[in-house]
Amino acid sequence: PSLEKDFLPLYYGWFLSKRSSENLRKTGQAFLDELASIKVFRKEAKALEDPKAKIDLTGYFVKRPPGVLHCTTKFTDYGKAPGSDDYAQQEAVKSSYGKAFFLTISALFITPRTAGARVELSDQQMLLWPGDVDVLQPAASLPKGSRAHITLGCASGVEAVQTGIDLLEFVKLEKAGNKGEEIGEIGGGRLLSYGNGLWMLQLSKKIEVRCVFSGYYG
Ligand code: ACK
Repeated sequence: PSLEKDFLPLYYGWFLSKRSSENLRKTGQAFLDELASIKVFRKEAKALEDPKAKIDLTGYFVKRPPGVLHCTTKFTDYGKAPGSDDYAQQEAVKSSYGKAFFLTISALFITPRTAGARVELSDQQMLLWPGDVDVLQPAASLPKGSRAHITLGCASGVEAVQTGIDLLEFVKLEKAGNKGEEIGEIGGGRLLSYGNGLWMLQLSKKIEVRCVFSGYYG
């Protein structure tokens, strides 16, 4: 038996291939550019921000993930986060480590804080999803996998952890029967407005991205 204790990563997740990552960044970029040109969006954004400001969403979501994009499963914080050891010891986690996957992206979204892609997990991928992360404080438990996302960008001063919380906010609204106001068809899908600066593009054609399940040590 080894005397060394396992050293856990900062987080576990699916890491996109370089090519899928570049393509998804481009798709996200095109969405931001198109959104910035839409009348209803401009009207609302200006109401929330400076009325004279030119809308530059790329400049707004300045904090972009370095390197390849990823979908976090469990944030283990080098073993300090609650539930880290349990997660790391799961059979599915151990046997999937280093394995290839295709993740499905069903929507893109933005809020005043973050921009992200919504990930739809398969049953097999759901085995790698922790049981304790689909919770929106205070005390709203949402269906397993609700939080699955890929952060594309954050506004200045906003941490990446916010993207998953923002996605849970959309899911909570959906669960409460709010299907969003349909603004219309734009490039790639149906644009929905949920109010308070929450916008979602439901992709007419879902995007498949190639990934490897692994840990990030920083
Ligand atoms: O964009 P993300 O999913 O949000 O990926 C990054 C990654 O870990 C490295 O920071 C996510 N993250 C950070 N803190 C937490 C947390 N407390 N709970 C869940 N995910 C987190 C962040």
